Amino acid sequence: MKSDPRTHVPLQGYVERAPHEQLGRAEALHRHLSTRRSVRDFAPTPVDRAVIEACVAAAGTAPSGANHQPWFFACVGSPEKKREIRLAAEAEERAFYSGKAGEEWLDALAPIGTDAQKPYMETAPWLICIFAQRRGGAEVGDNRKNYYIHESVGIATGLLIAACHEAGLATLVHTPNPMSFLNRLCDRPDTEKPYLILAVGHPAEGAKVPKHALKKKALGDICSFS
Ligand code: IYR
Repeated sequence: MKSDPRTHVPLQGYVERAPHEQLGRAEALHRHLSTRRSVRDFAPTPVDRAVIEACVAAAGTAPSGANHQPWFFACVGSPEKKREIRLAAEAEERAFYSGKAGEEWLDALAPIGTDAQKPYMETAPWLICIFAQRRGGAEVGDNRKNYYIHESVGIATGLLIAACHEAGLATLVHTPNPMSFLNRLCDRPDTEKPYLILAVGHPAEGAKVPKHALKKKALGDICSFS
């Protein structure tokens, strides 16, 4: 690894934690994250644009291939645009639920209880439409090849979900397939591929969530140490 003073600066902002603090902090974050649930019943309660901006800014800190930051977050709050997105998404979902999905997939979804109706896409105050950029670069306006696009956008999306949760906002990942209608509705170029839609807002009073997703795999089943 080359460390050239013309291209490298000392690490800044890193906060070291004493060994006795590390476990407590990691456990506290786990406890906090484990209260996050995918919510499908949203309240119409508005959320300030500044909060969404701060969450997107947090997402934009994600590591990415060659630091090209191959993501774009089209934040839709206009009722008319949310309606257009809902109608286009529901058209795809109707095809999905009436056969395109196949039996095995529909079986897997049965405990969650989803169907083609997506009213939350209008009720939630924000739909963050996330796009993956095939070309770009570290500077705005660059037109270079991007690398590890899905990995990078996935990590950024994870940070976005965590930031929303930290701000007390519920989220739902929504992935109609295909989603190319989003390019048109969000005015994004064909070089960008819609990645997913994140509905963001407050849960409705009395919102219900599937029992199914309460159960997370045990630590011993998701990791090994050697
Ligand atoms: N996109 C559809 C189907 C769906 C697929 C999976 I995998 C889920 O975990 C949930 C739903 C829908 O939103 O209904």
